[in-house]
Amino acid sequence: MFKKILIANRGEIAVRIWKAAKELGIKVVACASEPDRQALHVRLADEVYILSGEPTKVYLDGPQIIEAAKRAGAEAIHPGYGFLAENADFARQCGEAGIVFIGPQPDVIAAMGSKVEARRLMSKAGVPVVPGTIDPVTEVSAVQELGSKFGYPIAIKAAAGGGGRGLRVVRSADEVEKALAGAQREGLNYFGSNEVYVEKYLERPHHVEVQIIGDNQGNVVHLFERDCSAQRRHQKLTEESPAPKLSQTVRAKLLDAACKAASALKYRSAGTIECLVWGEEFYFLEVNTRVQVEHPITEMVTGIDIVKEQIRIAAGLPLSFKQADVVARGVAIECRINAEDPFKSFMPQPGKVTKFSVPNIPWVRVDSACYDGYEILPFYDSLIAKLVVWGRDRDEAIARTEFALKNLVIDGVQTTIPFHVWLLQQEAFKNGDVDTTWVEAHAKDMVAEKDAINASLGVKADLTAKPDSANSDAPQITRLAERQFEVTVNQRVFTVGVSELADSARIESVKPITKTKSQPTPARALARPESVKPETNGHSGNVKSEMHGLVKEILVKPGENVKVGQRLLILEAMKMESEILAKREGKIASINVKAGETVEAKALLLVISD
Ligand code: MV4
Repeated sequence: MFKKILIANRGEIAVRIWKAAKELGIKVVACASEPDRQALHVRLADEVYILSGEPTKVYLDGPQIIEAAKRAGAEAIHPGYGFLAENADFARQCGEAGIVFIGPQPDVIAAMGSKVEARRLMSKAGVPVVPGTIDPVTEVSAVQELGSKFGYPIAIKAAAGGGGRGLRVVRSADEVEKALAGAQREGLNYFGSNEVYVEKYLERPHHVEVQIIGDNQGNVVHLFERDCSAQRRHQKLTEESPAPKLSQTVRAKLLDAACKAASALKYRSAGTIECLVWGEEFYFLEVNTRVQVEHPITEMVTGIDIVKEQIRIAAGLPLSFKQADVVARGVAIECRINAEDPFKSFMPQPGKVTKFSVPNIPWVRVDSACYDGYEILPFYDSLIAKLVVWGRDRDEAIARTEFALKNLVIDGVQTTIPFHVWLLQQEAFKNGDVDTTWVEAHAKDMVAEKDAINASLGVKADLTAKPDSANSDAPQITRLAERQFEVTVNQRVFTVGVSELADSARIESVKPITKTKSQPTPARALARPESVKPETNGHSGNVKSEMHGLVKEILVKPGENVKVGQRLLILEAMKMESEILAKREGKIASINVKAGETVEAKALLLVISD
């Protein structure tokens, strides 16, 4: 076994890998960006390297990370997920530097990075793939022929794509030209390749993925499946294992196909076979050659530590169990708790977490790198914590997850907790009917229920709170003398004792209420007809960025007239794209940024004038 490994990641997954390594008695080297100095993975590590460079780039700097591993004498690197995890060149460079990459073989990573190559290998291995092309397409007429052959809708996908980028849905022959060009352009922009292919488009599939693990001795096993259909804009929100409503016959075929796929690849380490399930049919979609965010639900139902197995396998050891030993027991649900406001189209919310307290409840696991006072940085994704809950059956798991959500305390930033509480209460979720399109179609129902959802969350019990007396800087609360009152409720008389809890700060902050005279509205403004009055909504026309981010695309030109609600530009912050919409109408007076530029919070992006 290794004596020392380096973790080339941050956040909750770096902490998760640290836990597995420590249990195996391995020393851990952390690396971090400058602003991550205060991060939990840094504080836990035996040794730390602060990487030089921009915070958004250092975790992608393979050579610098390999250099740190060499200096530290680390024998292996765990890449976690994201960043360098599916970078075949990095995996290869680790090998060349004499460092073990904890993951699959570089050629397997490279092959699965090409979606056409993956489709070719999978269909050869006897795994059902979505009907469509195996070879890339370039001509409009060729795509139209495929449209007639498979029937519309069809999907045009970037061969190097993934996660929804470079995906275009085409519903008729006349839409092909534009969609083909769009998919090619996105493929080139994001992945450096304009190669695209065509599939029949499935309208409302479930996203079901199979966890597989292989070792160097040629053993390949599955650890059952996860349903990850609850997603918004390709960001998964809630996952569960096993997949609800999957018939035993389809499940058996799916798991068998996943093992065939992994065997054909001589797969080593942990991986995921992603499929779309549509009624009784399932189709291979992609292979993810990394440990996934949602791996804990599989760990909860199988009892197998996936990260520990990854490390053992990388060290040359065989799998610590056989397929026949793997039993899936009960149901596990994961809620991704993101620093996002679910009532404001899941807008990322960087900032300070003033209080973070996890529910100490049986059958609940929280994977997180957060702590009281932790600053959520704008450079990285918005995942604060993963709440993972197990129950003997789905009803128990759902009820327990709701209870745990209500007792997870995260103060200082908005989170996706209310979303999860709402989702768990929906009939569609209870029935296992949430498909990949469901959340987007129903998010506005949630917004309408905002007050009721927040009320149902209630006042949280902080299960790890110290008594006030143990907290020296907490305000000192004095209990004033109790007074007795008689209260009559529906003719029944109660005697209640009321005592006022007062702290000096709170009493001083109470100010007398002074009524301000309301300004009379000028009759002139009201009388002005709608057609001539520009809809300024009282907005100055200065369009500012709400947060630190990257300008992805500018959708308007100087001098152009815009209407209220029109899309102005696309910003990417915390790995999420958000559209900036016009809050008023007018003419674009100036555009102060360029596509590809990084902007600070409150930066002036463009100006709309009358
Ligand atoms: C599809 C599909 C329907 N039919 N392909 C989106 C991301 C990429 N991994 C594949 N994706 C899809 N491919 C065909 N032929 C629907 C999706 C899809 C999706 C897939 C998994 C999870 C969430 C999704 C959300 C929207 C669309």
